[in-house]
Amino acid sequence: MFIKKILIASAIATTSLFAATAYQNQIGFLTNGQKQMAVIDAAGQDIVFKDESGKEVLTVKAPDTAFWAPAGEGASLVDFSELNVPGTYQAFVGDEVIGHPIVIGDNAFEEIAKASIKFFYFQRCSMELTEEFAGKYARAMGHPDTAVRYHEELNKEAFSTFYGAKGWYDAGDYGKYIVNSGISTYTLLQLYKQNSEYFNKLNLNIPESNNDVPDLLDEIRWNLEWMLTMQDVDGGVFHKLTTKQFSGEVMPAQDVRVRFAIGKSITATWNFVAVMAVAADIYYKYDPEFATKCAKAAEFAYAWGLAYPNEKFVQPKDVGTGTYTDNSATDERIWAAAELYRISRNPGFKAKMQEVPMFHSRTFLQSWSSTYMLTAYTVATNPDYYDAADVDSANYLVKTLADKYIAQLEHNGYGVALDETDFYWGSNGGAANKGMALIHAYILTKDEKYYNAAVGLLDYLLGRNPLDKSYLTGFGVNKVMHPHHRPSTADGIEDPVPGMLAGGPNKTANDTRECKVDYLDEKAPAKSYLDDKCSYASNEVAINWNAPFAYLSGSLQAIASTGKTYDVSGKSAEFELSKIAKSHNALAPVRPGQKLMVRDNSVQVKKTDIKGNIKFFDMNGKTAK
Ligand code: 9MR
Repeated sequence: MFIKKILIASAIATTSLFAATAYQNQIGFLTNGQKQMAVIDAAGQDIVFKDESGKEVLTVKAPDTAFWAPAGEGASLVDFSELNVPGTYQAFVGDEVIGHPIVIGDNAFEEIAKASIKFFYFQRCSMELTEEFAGKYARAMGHPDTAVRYHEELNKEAFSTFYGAKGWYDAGDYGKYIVNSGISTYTLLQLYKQNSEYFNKLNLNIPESNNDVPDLLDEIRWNLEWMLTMQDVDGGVFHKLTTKQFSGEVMPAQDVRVRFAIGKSITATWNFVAVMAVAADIYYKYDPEFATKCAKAAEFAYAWGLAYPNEKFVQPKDVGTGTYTDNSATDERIWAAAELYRISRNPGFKAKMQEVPMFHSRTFLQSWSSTYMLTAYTVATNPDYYDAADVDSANYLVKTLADKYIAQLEHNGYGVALDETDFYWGSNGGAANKGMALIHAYILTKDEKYYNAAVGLLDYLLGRNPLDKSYLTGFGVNKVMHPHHRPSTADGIEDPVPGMLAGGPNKTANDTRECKVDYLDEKAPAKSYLDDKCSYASNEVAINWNAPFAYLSGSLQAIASTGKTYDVSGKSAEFELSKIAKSHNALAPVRPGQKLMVRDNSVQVKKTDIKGNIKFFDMNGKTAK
């Protein structure tokens, strides 16, 4: 109605000299939050904001243009935060409409937070999606994964199988990869933990919505249960569960080829340890038995990690699915140790964490391959659990990283903390992860500049970008319509599954051969994007991009709704775990003829000598009874 009125008004208006263009968040702004738009060709002009009745409610003079390298152009960053009454508004330059309708409300981010979490339900493997919860996206069950084979290189008995059901599909493909699953699960667990008051009440309309557990935790458990199935009998964790090659563009139920556990890796194993430890803490309140299972699985995997510290993932020659190859496992190792220490208070784990001087210059934004910051977040937000020096260092790391992003906002006409180095495969996930770092800085300092910078990144993802694109499917005036996502391609429904964050602009444009369109914009990395299903390098969706988006939108909304940030003096659940000595090699190497196992409720190594005598050793190498 309002839009129609405006269109009529602009149609009869005399043509203005300047056709200013405005880029803005197309979904909504929090009533009392920061509100900005990037306006091109408008420096010095009055930007007039009108309400639905056409009444002028605010005028802001557009500041000077400031260049933003990723866009290859400048813009005036117009701040209209003063507009703080819920409603729908429109910006004008003279008589000309600029930008899209501006929606202001107390719950502006709630629907996108919910949709981006609901995405995980749509990605559920081994489950039929019914109309009750999936609406028009209902689909048959795919990939039961009840009899998964082992890839030949794992040297298991031929044709033997294991139960590897549940979990979330990784992305546009139907694979399940531990490393990527781990960071996504962790990110959602943090979202819950840091905003539990808000999420305890949030209904996601999923099959478990009527039980006594918060829906977000129900959703996460679907994946944790799969991750647990990926632990081998010796404690190590398989790297991935996929077919040997990617499937065609079919629905899950049509992809019936054999699925395999492929590789057993140190990165998957450390990652599993950390995530299971975090899960043990959070689920203890709702299901102590499940929580204990997670803690014990973490401990067993940790022992494997000590025994096989160099088992990198190597993609077998006959496999073509995603690799998630990572050459350094040091970051995952200290993350695992830090999380196990928190849930056990066992000083051996703390000593392991301190073996690596992480707290110096390791300010690398978290990603599937880099988890240093995750250790910093844990240590900084659990100050009662760690040594004061480590807590100080973790605080320093979080603040240093966040301040780097704040500095990127200077003389930046788009007001977005991204620079030209940020446009890699999954750049939108990176932007959301930057938001996660900034929210941690806000939790630790309460300085609003960090909160506002995180809002700026959310605004970017929802339309304040040089393509005027909302990268979240199902939301926005100009939204992504053709993501690289097999179900959305194969289901015959025009609209893609909603709530999915597209990977985003990618200046390395690795898929131009398949796409036959050169979408690389040398001068404007933020424009190197193609809304076509062929573009897996710029338009795929993935759980590790949606998770930080859910974290970003969900945390910003929860903080606004409750008026509270996470209380860092909170306590963790505690579990009785093996005592591990400081020595890094207590268990290594586990030689042929020796076996890692759980015995008498603790992790032990079974050694058989040449005479056939059997002895058991504990995790410190001492003889066990
Ligand atoms: O997110 C991954 C990105 O960092 C890598 O550059 C890229 C190429 O190796 O792979 C991305 O992950 C894909 C995974 O390998 C398979 N499932 C889809 C993932 C998203 O594109």
